[in-house]
Amino acid sequence: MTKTHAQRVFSGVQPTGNLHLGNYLGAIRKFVDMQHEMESIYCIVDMHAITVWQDPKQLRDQTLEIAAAYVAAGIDPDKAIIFQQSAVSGHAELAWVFNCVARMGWLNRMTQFKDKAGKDKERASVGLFVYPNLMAADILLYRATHVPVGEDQKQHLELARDIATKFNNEFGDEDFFPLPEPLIKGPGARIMSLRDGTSKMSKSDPSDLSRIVLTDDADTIAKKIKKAKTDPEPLPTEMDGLEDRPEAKNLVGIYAALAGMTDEAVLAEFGGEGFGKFKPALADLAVAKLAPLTEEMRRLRGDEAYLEGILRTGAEKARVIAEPIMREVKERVGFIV
Ligand code: AQP
Repeated sequence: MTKTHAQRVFSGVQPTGNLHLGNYLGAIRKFVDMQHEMESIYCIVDMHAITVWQDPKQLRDQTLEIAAAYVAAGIDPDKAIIFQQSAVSGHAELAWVFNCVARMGWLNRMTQFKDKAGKDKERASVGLFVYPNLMAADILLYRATHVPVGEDQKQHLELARDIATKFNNEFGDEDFFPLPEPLIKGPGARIMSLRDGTSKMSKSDPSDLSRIVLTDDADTIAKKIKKAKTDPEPLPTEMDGLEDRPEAKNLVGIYAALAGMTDEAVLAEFGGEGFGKFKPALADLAVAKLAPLTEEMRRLRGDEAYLEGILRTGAEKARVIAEPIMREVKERVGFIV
């Protein structure tokens, strides 16, 4: 018999610094919308962060920075659960079980590991390799059914579904875990670097000019947009005209995502104009949208006790959901509980 799982959202952001426009438009802004639609759990995934070296003091600061960003963006801590991954031990426990469910071949296909490990795979941490198993555990520990993420996480979500299916088949209940649905579509799902329209905007890009950071002031935002790589052609009037123009396409997409318009509507307004006119309009829009968020993040960052209180309460609520599910996992696997 097919069991229907209650609808529940889970997603997370790594506290690895430089929270950028891609994280905001591709993830955090969707979190804000989803909290009104179903029970929502938003995690600060500090255990993922340490798959690459993190300075311990900075990790702590950046964890509070993400908590501030969540609340400043509009996530209501009384409505959604906001907490830190390492505070709920079920994440590590379920990840271990999934390390034993997932196959090496599945993980060998993960493109993010290849990108992040670079040429010298032998020196990458084991944690970086099994990162997708921990991500599957994050989601399934709460039997989450919906996962709002940017497009770069699509492959990891598919793996989480494969792990859930294999666990369900092997441990006797085809509906024990739901198969979580990625929520990827929509404006902002893939924001590209301002210096290279073919690679995604990323926290770890060595160039500061490649990304707009949520703590950038108005002048810095304007400077980064002014220096954004473009081509000499004016903007086209139709979408076809953006093909093979990745930088122009990216800036149009950013404008559309910030303004709540379609790309087509942006071209209807700016088609035929050069970047000399479009870039200042984009900079004004980005400043207008981000300044209140930046200001509120700064205010909240000044109140660490408040942010720590939100994380503590969130972790308690998260444990209430996770513990019975983890207990059942252990029983099914054959651990004496
Ligand atoms: N460029 C992007 N466009 C749209 N969405 C994005 N996300 C990340 N970059 C973009 C989404 O943001 C959420 C949180 O990401 P993360 O902090 O967990 O790590 P990440 O995906 O590895 O992000 P970064 O910023 O690019 O970090 P590095 O440089 O370390 O790889 C996720 O939902 C992600 O999809």
